[in-house]
Amino acid sequence: MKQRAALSRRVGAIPLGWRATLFLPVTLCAISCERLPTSGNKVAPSRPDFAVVPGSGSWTTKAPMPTARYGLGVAAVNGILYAVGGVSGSAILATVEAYDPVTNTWTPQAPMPTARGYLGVDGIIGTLYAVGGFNRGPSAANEAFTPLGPPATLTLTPLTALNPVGTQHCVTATVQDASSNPVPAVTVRFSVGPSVPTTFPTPPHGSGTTDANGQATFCYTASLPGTDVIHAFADANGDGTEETGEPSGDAEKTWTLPASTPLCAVTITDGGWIIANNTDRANFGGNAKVLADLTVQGQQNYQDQGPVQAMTVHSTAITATTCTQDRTTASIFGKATIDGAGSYVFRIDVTDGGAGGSNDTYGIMLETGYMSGQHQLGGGNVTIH
Ligand SMILES: [Ca+2]
Ligand SMILES: [Ca+2]
Repeated sequence: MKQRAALSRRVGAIPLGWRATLFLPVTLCAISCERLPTSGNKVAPSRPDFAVVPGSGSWTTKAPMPTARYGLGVAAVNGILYAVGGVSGSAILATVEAYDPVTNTWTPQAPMPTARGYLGVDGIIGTLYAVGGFNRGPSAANEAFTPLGPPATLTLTPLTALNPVGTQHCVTATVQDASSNPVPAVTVRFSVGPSVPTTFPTPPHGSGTTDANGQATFCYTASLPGTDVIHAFADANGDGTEETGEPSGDAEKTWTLPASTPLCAVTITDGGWIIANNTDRANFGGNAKVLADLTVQGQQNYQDQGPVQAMTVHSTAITATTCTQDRTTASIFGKATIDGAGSYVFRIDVTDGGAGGSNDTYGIMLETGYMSGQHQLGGGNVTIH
């Protein structure tokens, strides 16, 4: 009798707040709620810890289960605790919720095919089984649930691609767990490069969240011909950095020259100049002409006067020239020496804003990463025919 009285006092002292937290109050309730003494017991104020027997451990309050219920089954699979079925008021539930003790978070899972309370739940080698229970009578249902594992593989498609500069390229990452199930709601982080030579990828990086098919897509454009390596990883823990165990993949993207515009002709007077992004004054001049057979003739010169980044660029070949139909914008692609040496891919963009040069703009980029920026002419004139 003394023992029973002591137990009653202990059970009666369980804070009411436990009802909405984890397993202990629910389990007690499922088994013996009706038999608990209901009179003469004062509910103690909530407190974070509840010692069952002094000196034998302690209880800690964790994130409460999203769906309050009794008569549920609970079992652990792969380090995750699953709360399955149960009863809430007059409703018999098929609800399944997963608790990750590492992150102290709950996530909803696919509901059981058969709603049940007072069921048996256990796990065998990565699979959760829900057996029997009650739903307007005894249930013989035996249903298995395969939990989704963490991201194990990431596949990029297409693995290689060839596109002309100026078009958009997209890669799709597919994230799966070790059992080849698609993993949704994972952030995939994409990055281009570092590309040597640079193609000026825009944007150079990005991210996407995988959908129900475990897929996320990233698209970008490039300004110069060249080959990029696109790297992607599944940021499983969402911390923004790639860690061991987070699956990743690489794809290759080759940007080719655009098709030249037949009979397009660009003249840039030799007295042209701009103030470049680096604040240096830069002089330039040249011409480019596309013949009927799409071969391109011409030459281009550019001189950054310093002091930030003085250099002289002389074209050795013009490889492509495109013009808009209204002949207001043109792009000239080619190869050039820098300070008399090497062979570097370049691109010059010009706009022709009228008969004079006051509304014209000029910009050059080199595979070295140099970019003058697109600037209004301080002198000279651009003419596009
Ligand atoms: Ca990470
Ligand atoms: Ca002009």
